[in-house]
Amino acid sequence: MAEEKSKSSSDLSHLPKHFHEDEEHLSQECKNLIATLPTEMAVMNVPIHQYNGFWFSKKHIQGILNFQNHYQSHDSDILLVTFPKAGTTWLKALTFTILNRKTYDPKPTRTPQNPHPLLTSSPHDLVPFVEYCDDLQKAIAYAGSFSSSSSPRLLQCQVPYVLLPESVKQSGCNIVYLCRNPKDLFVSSWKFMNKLLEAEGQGLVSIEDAFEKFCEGLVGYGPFWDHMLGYHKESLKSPEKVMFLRYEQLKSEPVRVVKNLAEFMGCGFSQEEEKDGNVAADILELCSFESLSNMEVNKPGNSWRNIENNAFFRRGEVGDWKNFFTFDMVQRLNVITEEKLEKHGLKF
Ligand code: PAP
Repeated sequence: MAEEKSKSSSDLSHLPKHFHEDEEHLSQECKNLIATLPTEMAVMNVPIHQYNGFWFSKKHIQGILNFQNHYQSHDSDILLVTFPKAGTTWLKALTFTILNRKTYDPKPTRTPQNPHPLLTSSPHDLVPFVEYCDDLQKAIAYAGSFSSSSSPRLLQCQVPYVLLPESVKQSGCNIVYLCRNPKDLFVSSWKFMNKLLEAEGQGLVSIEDAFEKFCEGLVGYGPFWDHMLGYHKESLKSPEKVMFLRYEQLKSEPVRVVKNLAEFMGCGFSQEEEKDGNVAADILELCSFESLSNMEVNKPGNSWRNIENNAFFRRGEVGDWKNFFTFDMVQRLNVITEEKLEKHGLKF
């Protein structure tokens, strides 16, 4: 009986490729840990495991353990953290462009002899996603390769604050956290999941099923409210270490956010750049949804890992949820966000 149970929770042969978990690549430490964790079913009956209050696939847990065990943070490192679909791609493009603006002109037409890396690489290739690296050390070295002094290294993860490596918390490494209105976050993740399924010729997940799991917190890195709150609290406690941003803020006051980001990353705009006034505008233009999504490298046929680059660009708007939510869905998510977030000062 016990054998039958364990077979059914690990046998994912009914699932499409993106949900498959290759257990052969899990370390013994990871397998031992997973064996002690509560397990539930996410959409499509994919097993997820609760580690320190958050839900993860096996692959996520392995990635987090690798990060915890093998990453030694430098004081000058900058770690971008997001909840999935909060605007990671955009934040990576912006921070990379801000940080490297002396080497790569944010207006690429001015320096065709020195093409901007965003013209030839997805933002996901330029800023390593640490818990999804095949070779973490190589990825970290790559992150340092854009500056002659190998610093600062710009890295990204989706790890909840409690699970970050100790060295991130103890060192001077700064964190930029980006969150997004949960309704748009949900629509974006549901559409993304279905895009991957469609590409594989699989049946799609209904909005009702996906919404149920999202509200229960049974999604990778969920529940979203605890993920956001963890960083929100830290940003209030240590604003010099954790910068807390929202996707909506980036949309409504982009110039101010870009200047603050530069300042926070230790490369604030000089007086000349301020006087010029076009630097922030050039950065925003290069990293805009229209510009990035129209670049050849982000068109079909180019991919990051096994995901087509264009899957990271859908509409890029605030309030798209209104096109998908029923009255009941609005009510239900409002109650959750009031109860879990607004009570703690985080309003959307
Ligand atoms: P990830 O977690 O898989 O990395 P992420 O980049 O966080 O995805 O989120 C993708 C969302 O950001 C998409 O939102 P949508 O589904 O509501 O459209 C995507 O369109 C949006 N996005 C990507 N690039 C930009 C950009 N340059 N400006 C604004 N939004 C963007």
